[in-house]
Amino acid sequence: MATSPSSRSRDRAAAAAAGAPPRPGVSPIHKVLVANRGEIAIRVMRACRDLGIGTVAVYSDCDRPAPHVRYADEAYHLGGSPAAESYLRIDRLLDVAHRAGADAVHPGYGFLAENEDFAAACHHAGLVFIGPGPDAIALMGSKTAAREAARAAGVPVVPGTDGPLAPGLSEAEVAELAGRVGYPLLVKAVAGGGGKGMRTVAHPADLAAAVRAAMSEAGSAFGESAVYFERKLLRPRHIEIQLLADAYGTVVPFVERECSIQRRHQKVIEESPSMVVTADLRRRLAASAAAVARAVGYTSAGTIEFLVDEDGSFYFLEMNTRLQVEHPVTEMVTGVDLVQWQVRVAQGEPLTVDAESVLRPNGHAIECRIYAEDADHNFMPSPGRILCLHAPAGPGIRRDSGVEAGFEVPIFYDSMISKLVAWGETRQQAIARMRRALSEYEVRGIKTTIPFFQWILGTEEFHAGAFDTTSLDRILAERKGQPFVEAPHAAADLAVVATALRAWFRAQRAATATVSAPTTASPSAWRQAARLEGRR
Ligand code: MV4
Repeated sequence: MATSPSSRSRDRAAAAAAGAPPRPGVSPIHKVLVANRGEIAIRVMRACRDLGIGTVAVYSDCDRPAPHVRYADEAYHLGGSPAAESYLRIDRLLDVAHRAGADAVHPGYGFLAENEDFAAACHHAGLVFIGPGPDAIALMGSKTAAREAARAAGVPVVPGTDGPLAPGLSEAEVAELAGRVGYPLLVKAVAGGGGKGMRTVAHPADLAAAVRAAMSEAGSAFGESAVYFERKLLRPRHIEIQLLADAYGTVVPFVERECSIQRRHQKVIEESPSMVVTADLRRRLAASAAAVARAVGYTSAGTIEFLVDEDGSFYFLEMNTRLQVEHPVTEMVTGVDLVQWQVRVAQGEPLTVDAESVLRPNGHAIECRIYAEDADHNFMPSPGRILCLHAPAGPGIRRDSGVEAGFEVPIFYDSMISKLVAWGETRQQAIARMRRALSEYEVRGIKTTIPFFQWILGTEEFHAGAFDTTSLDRILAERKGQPFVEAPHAAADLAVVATALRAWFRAQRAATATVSAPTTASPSAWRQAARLEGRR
């Protein structure tokens, strides 16, 4: 295995023999196991390939034909389709890393990305975990410990309890704490994040029931029922700061991402920069984010989430100790490859991105998360085989996708099929390009949220940038289930005709080769071919 210290020194010796000067603290990574699937697995492998590093994919039963498997240099089976039998199996992942001779592991996002046991297990197995240390993951996994770290670093946190509610408090004592925090308040799970185990309490009379409900939900979701209180901000924006940190204490914060357009705590659209962030607020958000990261000795890519109030005051919310889904919008406005830097700092390179330039956005970027869901039926998952896929392209368009025509979107995982990102010199141009790209995008065989995005991008609220974290749920409710209509596709009809023609000529050729073929196309044969193709 190319992972032991002795093999690393062998690598350095080999590099020196080849004439490359040894760089202090740098242990080159040669092969990365990507412990994930879909678009993010491919995204990570692309960064590796750009760096000349080998890639190892892993897959579950249903992912045997998945694009990330074919993209990799080599691929290994993990187990059954449920994540608990495959992508969450630390033992099998380490076994694959050993068999493949990988010297590093990238967890992507989701699955084991924020599991400190996995990061520690990689270290113990002599593998470089391309992410933060297990201590930082564990600390930020506790929302109350994270609040305390932010507060100690001089970063504002939303007024609330100092730590978790102590077990065994009387109802009167809990009510007394809540009264000091103030109403309306949120009961939040210490182990939470992403809205699970969270309850709003508007009146003291509802407190006890909300605490019980939140504790029970947190207990079953996270195996830890502890909760704490925060004053509830009424119409906050969700604004986050991406950062990179190396092993030598350099922390570089980036221009913000605006992520207020969410549905049931799932981000739907992200953009950079935010319409409401001034240059001055940007500097203060960035300095606060960097202060939190430094305070916990953070390394790798990470994100500090803030809530920003109407008056421009901001509060630390939580830290994501992983590469995030929406990292491409930051890449588009800064030109920095965040994943490549994750790999480079993991092999001990010092961070050399220009801190001033990554705080100044070049143009504007918007991302739509495209899901295999039926927006007309309450965003129900729409798994199934993709029969036809035409990807948008052209100026300013980036598509990070994990699927292709012929692939069956599994029911077992998150149903995001791609991220469509548009860049423009201005927000207006980015919006126009996104709408153009959405109109070019054709996916047959499953329902997708493309028509839903066509609608949102046409709303006045979106154009004005006049939205907060509560806006989407409200404007969706106002539509009262009117269907999201798909733009008509001249190209789709053309594709059907072209496919039918090709099939017909193929049949003709086959017929000519055996028996005597008819020399003219009868209209009924054309129709027959079109029907046959359309049914597949
Ligand atoms: C809040 C809040 C208002 N006040 N905390 C939701 C998920 C979790 N990450 C934190 N969340 C919130 N915390 C206080 N003190 C409002 C939300 C919230 C929210 C935050 C970000 C994006 C979308 C949201 C949707 C509803 C509520």
